[in-house]
Amino acid sequence: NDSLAATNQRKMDSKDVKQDASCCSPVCVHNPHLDALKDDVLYHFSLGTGTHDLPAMFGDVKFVCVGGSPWRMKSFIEYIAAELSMEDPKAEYPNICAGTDRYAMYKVGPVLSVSHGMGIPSIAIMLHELIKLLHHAHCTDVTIIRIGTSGGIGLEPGTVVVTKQSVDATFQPKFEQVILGKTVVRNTDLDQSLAEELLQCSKELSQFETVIGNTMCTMDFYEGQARLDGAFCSYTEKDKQDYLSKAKEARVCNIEMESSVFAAMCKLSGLRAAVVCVTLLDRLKGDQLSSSHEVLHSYQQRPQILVGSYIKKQLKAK
Ligand code: R2B
Ligand code: URA
Repeated sequence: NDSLAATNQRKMDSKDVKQDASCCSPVCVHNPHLDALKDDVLYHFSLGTGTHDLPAMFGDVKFVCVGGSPWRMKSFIEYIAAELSMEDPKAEYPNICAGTDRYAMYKVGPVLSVSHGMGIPSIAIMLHELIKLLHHAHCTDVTIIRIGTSGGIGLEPGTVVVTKQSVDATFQPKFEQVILGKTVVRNTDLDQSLAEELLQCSKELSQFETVIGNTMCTMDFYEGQARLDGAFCSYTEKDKQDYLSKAKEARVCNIEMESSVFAAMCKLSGLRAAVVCVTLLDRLKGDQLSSSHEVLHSYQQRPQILVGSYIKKQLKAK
């Protein structure tokens, strides 16, 4: 992990990397085998270097927002288009990945919106291809934000959490993956200044409560998050409460299923990354998502509103 990160830093500092005076941070891949490929097929996007002009399609991307549901990522791009007054808000936005039903992708101006499905394996596959796409397109200075949902710990439902550190189910700030039969440990640091800027932006918006804290990333929604309402459960209500109390002591504010690998992969590729998730319920009080569709829908718009206002502010400052 450290050697990968160090090599990437050297690459970023090196004069071999195409840079101009205003652009300094490329999107790094670290894979010598890629150079040997004649064409790179981004299979799960139904895109590729041999079939698409990726620099022409994506070279201007500066902000990437990712989230679980394809529907939500479409509604995000419509919202952004209206916010930035960039296009007719009633225009139809084509799904750039229409050739596959694995992920959906939308673009307006410098903003790209991509769905990632549920869980670490799903987002990891998407991120491998997204990072290669941004690299092939020669994008520079890209900020990437996951906008999502989560279960809160001792927070009023609807609170937005900006992640300080992503931790695993043992509250450690690391992401473990088995590669060639060996466990590789990667760090889950996110960009602290970006998190602070998002928090500040939310204060200025003053539309909903936003906090900064740790986010626990689990491998499952039910037993993995200490729920009592899955198909299987071998622990008591007290065991659950004890575990969630320990999480709270470790400053965990919310629980979701993608932040650790997201943080790890973005760090390795030199992307400035943040995680912004709304809490749909307070896990100290229950497990079932029983609020009305309208309430849940309005909560889910909060990360979009916050990130939309952040992007608008950044583009205005240019
Ligand atoms: C949040 O919500 C999903 C589970 O309902 C999962 O993708 C996550 O991280
Ligand atoms: N997403 C999760 O992963 N957990 C929750 O409790 C709610 C949304």
